[in-house]
Amino acid sequence: MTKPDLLLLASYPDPVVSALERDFTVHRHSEDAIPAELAERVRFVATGNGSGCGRATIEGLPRLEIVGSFGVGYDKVDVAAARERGVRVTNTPDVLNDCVAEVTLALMLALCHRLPQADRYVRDGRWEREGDFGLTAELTGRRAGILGLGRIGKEIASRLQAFRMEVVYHGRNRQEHQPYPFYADLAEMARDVDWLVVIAPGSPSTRGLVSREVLEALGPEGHLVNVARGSLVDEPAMIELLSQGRLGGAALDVFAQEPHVPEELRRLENVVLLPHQGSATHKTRAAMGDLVVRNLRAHLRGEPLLSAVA
Ligand code: A2R
Repeated sequence: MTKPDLLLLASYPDPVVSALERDFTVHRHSEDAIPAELAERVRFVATGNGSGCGRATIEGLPRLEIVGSFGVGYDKVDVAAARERGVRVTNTPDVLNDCVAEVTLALMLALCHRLPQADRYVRDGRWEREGDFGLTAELTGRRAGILGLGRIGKEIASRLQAFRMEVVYHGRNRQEHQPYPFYADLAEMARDVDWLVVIAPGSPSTRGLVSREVLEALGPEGHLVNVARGSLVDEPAMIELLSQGRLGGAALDVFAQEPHVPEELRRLENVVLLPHQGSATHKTRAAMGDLVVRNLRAHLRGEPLLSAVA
């Protein structure tokens, strides 16, 4: 039996591609270079991991049935266009919660204990030449505000509590049965916390949510952590305030125009910068890939999808 065609729009780990190839004939193309004869017949798309599936692509694939996206955030998949056409969309929630939470704590520890700078200090021979590195700060006893107490946010919150931090949160809704105090107003929460941890989805409703006003409220002693999407933060305002010492520090895994990171930001000492590593461990990427494959396979077999967003 011939395997159905699958259009792979993203760069996937090799084992995930091999798993797809068990059920599908995989064709790798970018969104702007899909061969016309393939576009006519393709029913399955796999994307995510930095790539998307825009309206033009969805509308240009007349037989498309499902888009499997690698990652929990699916802001680069035009879900509205998919819904209009009755195309299903899946993502990979939950399997990355622990990893993203761990990377969040790693970023926070790196920023307050100045771990990258201290490491460089030793490597550059400065400890021997110049003596002690100097004093830093710690997380214990500080207050953290989580923007987006969802699946990942809750895992971050429990780890922050293990560090004996006080945790509060902001979202559109107060959640029942949560031990953490709720703030209906984000700027008010930013004023009251030492750390603002951003872990809400990238979407039109969250674009620029961490505005200049919020960053100013966080203030010179405050630290911003963004492990969500660059689009949530007013990046130019953040850079300006960090440069002027009006925002204490930032630990960032995500940026407005990845992989571009503004030169002014890269020059600052009060930031820790990661190249979007939140879910980038062997174990978690394998689990994410497995979930993409299981969703597409379920659709092929007429079984219920495991994690559908449309
Ligand atoms: O707003 P609520 O109460 O539905 O809470 C959700 C919150 N959230 C928002 N908070 C404030 N303003 C908004 N416009 C807004 N939209 C959503 O974000 C919820 O607590 C949280 C999202 O939780 P989950 O849907 O469980 O997402 P998960 O798996 O934790 O991942 C979050 C994001 C991904 O979309 C990726 O962009 C990133 O983490 O890696």
